[in-house]
Amino acid sequence: MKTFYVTTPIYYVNSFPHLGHLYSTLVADTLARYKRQCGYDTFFLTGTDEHGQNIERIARERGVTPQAHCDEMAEAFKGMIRDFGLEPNYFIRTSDASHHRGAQALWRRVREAGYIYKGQYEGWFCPACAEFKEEEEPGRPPLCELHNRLAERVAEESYFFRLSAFQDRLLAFYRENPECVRPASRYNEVVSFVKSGLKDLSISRVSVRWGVPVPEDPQHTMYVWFDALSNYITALGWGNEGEHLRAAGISEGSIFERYWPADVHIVGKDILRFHAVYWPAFLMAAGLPLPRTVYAHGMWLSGGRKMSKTLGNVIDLAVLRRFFSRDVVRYFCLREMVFGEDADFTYGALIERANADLADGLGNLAHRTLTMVQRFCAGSLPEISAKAWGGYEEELRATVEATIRAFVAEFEAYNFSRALEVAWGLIARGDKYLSDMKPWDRARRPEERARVETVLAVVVRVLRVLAVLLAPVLPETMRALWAQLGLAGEPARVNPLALEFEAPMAGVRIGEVKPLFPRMEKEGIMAEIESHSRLEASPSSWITIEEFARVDLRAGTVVFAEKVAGADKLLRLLVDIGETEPRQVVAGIAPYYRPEELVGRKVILVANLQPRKVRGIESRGMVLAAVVGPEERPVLAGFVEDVPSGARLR
Ligand code: ME8
Repeated sequence: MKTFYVTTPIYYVNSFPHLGHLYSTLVADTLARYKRQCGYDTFFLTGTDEHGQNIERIARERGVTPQAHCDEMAEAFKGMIRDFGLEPNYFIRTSDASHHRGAQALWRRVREAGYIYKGQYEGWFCPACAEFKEEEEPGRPPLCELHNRLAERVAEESYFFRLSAFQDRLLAFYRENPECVRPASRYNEVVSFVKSGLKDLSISRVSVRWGVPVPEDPQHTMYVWFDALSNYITALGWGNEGEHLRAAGISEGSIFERYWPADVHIVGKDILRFHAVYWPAFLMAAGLPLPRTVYAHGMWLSGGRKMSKTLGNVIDLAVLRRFFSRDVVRYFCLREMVFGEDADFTYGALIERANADLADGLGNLAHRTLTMVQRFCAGSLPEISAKAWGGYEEELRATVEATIRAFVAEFEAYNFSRALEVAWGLIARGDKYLSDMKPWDRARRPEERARVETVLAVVVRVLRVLAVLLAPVLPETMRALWAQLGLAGEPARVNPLALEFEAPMAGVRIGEVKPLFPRMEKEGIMAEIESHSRLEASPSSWITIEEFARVDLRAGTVVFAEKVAGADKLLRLLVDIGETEPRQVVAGIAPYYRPEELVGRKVILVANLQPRKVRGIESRGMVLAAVVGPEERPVLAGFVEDVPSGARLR
């Protein structure tokens, strides 16, 4: 039996799951369902990436052990999988003992092959990304754009991976395997990155404890990406006894030979380099086969910007689950985003698609057809009659068969949104056929009986084909449609590669006919989402009292204010917060406040914000303001009663 192995990235336990995380898993789940349907022995892996300095720090800040923090977060990701009905074969956690053993086995293999050596690393490191950053100006800490923080200087003994030795081998591999990185634009990006030269990679840290100890030198902890990437093989039992697989009821200890190399690693484009350069190099060094494809998808944007907790624009999964069905979310994600490109997420677009494509499109075609089967054929699927079969029917049958071929081809090429467009082309044809043939009119004339039955029988076959093709995308509703059609078994068990227009259906009694997708009232739901998001901050946005207490808020008095030369929006303020010197702060409030009206005014200052330079002026804090109206006018926060400068806010 042919096998198929698909993975998602394993999720960092530094944030609760959001739509971006759901998306990688949802795509992998859809692919896995499709391949299972096509008869492949399929393995779909997901899990959590739990190690590193960043996690150590978050746990410390929360006042819990790293393990306790990871246990809680792993549950949150498992919760996402349950809530959205995703069906991975295994969920790996990098804190599992079996994973540790596997990652260490990989390290030993690479070391024994001569590709790991000890040296001294000095560089700029962003703990939030767990990544070393390039120095831009000599001696100055580079700013991590992603986390808006300065990188930290790190100098320590470190093991290095001889990445530089793999440049030619990687380039040869890319040349011989043009599908190893997809889409093609990403392939080109990876090739030119490798062509520009590869430096050896620091792959251990002595200052980090929470991670996989380096074998034979446990003072060192593995660099989190060496550890994390190896999950794709340790999950299959490579380098360990596979006891985790037995415990999960996957009876064989190791299934590595069965599934490796992976058919596809689904990843976001932000982590492509790790998967398309470092990972193949580690595998080459260990003498292991390389994954067939790394597919990099785009980012979900919200309000035109990448979702991030800092911007407060993440799409909350609790809100999605509360207001939308799983299948609607799946459909939208796969239809709206051209796989590989970025897309903007809005609830409005989700509701519009759900109404237009699902309720009015597929749902309506199924409902009106089956209602007519009930009314005109006494609830039994009718037969095609040779005498009513004409050119139109012949054409429709050809369309169905072409749709099956095109849909499968697009799916195989990971063009999910195109595949869905193709399927919706067939829905439109089915609709038009009904409108042209008007079986509801003909049903009044007994001599037209054969024609009415044939028309309905043709559309019922269209629905059957759609149920099979769409089963990986809409598993629950297509199962429901199958039952309404009165068919035995499940659409997920019909192989789309062997699917035909013809099917013995006549005489089958249909099931209870119900709308598959309720229409949604856009304005009402949008308003509900809005008030829900405002009133019920979800657990993913909660912070603990300890986390809040880390923000040092002080009452302050503005003692000086002036415009910043050459910057329309900025004021330079000196704010007295009871320290020996007033604090210098740069605030973007110039269009709304004149400097002279600010002097003497009480403000609230975030006193322990990391200092940063704005237009060359060091800003040591931030004054708080409400953001009002569509133009986001700042209104400074202050006090009604008098408070001394320096008073703490709690
Ligand atoms: O990167 N839109 O984990 P992670 C689409 N632990 N995808 C998004 C997204 C968005 N707005 N935000 C995040 C890691 N993602 C590592 C992986 S694998 C050995 C280790 C995607 O939790 C992101 O691109 O930060 C990535 O594919 C996945 O979510 C996990 O991100």
